[in-house]
Amino acid sequence: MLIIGELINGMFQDIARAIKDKDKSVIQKRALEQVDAGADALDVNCGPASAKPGSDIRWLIEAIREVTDKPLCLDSSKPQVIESGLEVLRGKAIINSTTADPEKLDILVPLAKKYNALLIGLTISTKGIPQNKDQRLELAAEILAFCSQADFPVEDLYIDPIVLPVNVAQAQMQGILEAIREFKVISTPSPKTIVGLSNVSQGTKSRGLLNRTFLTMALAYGLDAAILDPLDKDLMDSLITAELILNKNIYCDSYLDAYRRK
Ligand code: THG
Repeated sequence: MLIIGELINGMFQDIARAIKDKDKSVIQKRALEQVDAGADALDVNCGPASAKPGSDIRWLIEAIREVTDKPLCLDSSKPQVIESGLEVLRGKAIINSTTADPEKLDILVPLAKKYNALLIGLTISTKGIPQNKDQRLELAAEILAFCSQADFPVEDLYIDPIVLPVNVAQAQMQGILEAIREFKVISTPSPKTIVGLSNVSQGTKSRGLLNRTFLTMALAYGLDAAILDPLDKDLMDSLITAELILNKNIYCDSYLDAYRRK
């Protein structure tokens, strides 16, 4: 499972303030905490308040690069912001994200090829967020068709079904889980799958419990990657345990400690 730390996001007030004040230490501390907790990559999102996302993302990338070489997941709905980040990023990039909209695919798929980046494809289009599994599969097929025509390696594509808060879209949860499994069978080779985990619990009271239960279930449906809070120890324990049950790690009584030391 590819673990992408979600905490460098201008959605969080301390990060928004650090971006505004250009206070590198806050960003670097949050980067290292997430890596120490088991993040394989870090999401980088300037947040909704950034007036200059193209230069803010460069500042974030450069600050993070002083403390870790982990892959960075450039998170913006604006292709120009992602491109701005790619230009200064040393090391592996994950483009977060394209949609099924041809205007976005036309820009972001060639960029992913040029920079040898992994690409996240959201099952969303100009028509909006899908309401059921079939719409998710249809949009995934459109993204897959575009990528294979453009000779982008499908194994480097991560399809995201778009996780919605359980308190607003409870009836869709089962379809979202099934979509994770079915994205894999609509193409050979298969794409990979990813979710933004914390979406599931936004606005709810039992956030941690919802996050770790959804993650455990999604892993059973074959999930390959998640953007999540690696500082949530109970969540990471659930992740490690689910992977153990799925035979991805070898059992010993101290498997939690053993996995963390890796
Ligand atoms: N898919 C992809 N990328 C994504 C998402 C996705 N990037 C952004 C987001 N969704 C994943 N990251 C977060 C980060 C934080 C929260 C949710 C998802 C979160 N934030 C608190 C809240 O909204 O309640 C903010 C708390 C605060 O203000 O301090 O839950 O789905 N590809």
